[in-house]
Amino acid sequence: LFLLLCVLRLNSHKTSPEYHLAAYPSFESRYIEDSPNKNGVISLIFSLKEEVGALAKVLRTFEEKGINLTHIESRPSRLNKDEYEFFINLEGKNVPALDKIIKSLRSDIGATVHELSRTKKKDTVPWFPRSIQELDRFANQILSYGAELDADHPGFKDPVYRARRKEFADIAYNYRHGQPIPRVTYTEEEKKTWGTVFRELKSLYPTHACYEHNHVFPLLEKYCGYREDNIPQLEDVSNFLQSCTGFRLRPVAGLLSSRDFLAGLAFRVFHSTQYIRHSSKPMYTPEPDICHELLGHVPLFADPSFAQFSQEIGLASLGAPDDFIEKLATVYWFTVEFGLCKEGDSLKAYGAGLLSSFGELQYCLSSKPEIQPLVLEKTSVQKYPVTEFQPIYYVAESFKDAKEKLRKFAQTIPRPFSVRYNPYTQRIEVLDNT
Ligand code: HBI
Ligand code: NLE
Ligand code: FE
Repeated sequence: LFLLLCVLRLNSHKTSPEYHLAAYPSFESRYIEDSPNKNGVISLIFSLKEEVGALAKVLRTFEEKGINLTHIESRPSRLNKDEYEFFINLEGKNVPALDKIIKSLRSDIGATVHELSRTKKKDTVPWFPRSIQELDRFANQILSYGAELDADHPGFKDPVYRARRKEFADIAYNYRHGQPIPRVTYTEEEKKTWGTVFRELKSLYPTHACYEHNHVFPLLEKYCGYREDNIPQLEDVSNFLQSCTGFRLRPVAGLLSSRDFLAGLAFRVFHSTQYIRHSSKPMYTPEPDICHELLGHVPLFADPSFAQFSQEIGLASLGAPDDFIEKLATVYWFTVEFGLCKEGDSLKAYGAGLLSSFGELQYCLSSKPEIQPLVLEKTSVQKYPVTEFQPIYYVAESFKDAKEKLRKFAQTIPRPFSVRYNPYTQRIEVLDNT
């Protein structure tokens, strides 16, 4: 009995979390894949003259190439009375030796071969958001510090601080794209911490911050309530940024994975914390807080050239493999977070991690750290500490130069597609390159 069609297992549907690239609309999956059957099944039919050992010869060819046959059936050929047809399945996604085998079956054994299907080799592509609303999915994927605080955090033993952090976490968890960001009434203690940070930093900016930061800062004072005695509201700042560069803020409970965080930038969305650092350490905190976001990041997102640079890091990250995400996160670290730039003969800070820490802002322009030119092949693999001042900084010639370098670098990402952002629909358009 030859139940060929019944036993075809070409698309045997495995219950794996992978989906077809073109039909990936699952909201559960973290991955999309070009092929529904991950391991791939290749099916062939070949016919052989009826003679002793003919099949054995064929099987030996497969054996020699180390190919595993998972299914074999035979039937007399209807076309040629003295021939037998064999249907086989073999394992593999992309079997490089297959073309050779088929050739040798034809020429050496005189077989007629029909290749029924071959799964093209395509890589697994990590899921990424295609529309700005899909960023809502990141809300409950906080890595650390969300409502819980680690044991070495200065707020760990402070029950008031912990309870407060939970309130902020809840705002972020419940936030959905399009809603206004809830306004927060900050406590006197929180305002005092902000005041200290604001005052110290403001006195350093004229000499230590880059031109763009100093250009925007007065506008934030004028339009967004940046004052020593007032913590600005994310909603007001977000609206201001939208009018400058289209960047917007959305509240986040804590650290996102690099992949999720960078994906936001592709939509010109910046995930912003809303809580403030613990009052015991205003000078430096390793985690982002509202001082870091508002004083460090926001002024630069108001600059068109910087905004574009930031978005391009985000676009480069979409669907990129893990090792590349790590490199992009490192580039982000040494530019957006801890970048220095040239201004005439002097160096200035444009990295948000520097512009929000009055300890590190002074240190970074002292003679203590090592200074290197921004070379992405090198910068992208630099190791760095996350809980202390940086031992090394990289210097950009300009935002335009950094962006050009980034574009070149992004072209080395192994991706079977390219992406662009459509600001009218607020969707990522995927251009298939295969
Ligand atoms: N998550 N919420 C938040 N804020 C950040 O600044 C941040 C993040 N996740 C990762 C990250 N920054 C960077 O260190 C890079 O990995 C992109
Ligand atoms: N160290 C910075 C500060 O104290 O403001 C925050 C850096 C967040 C990456
Ligand atoms: Fe930051």
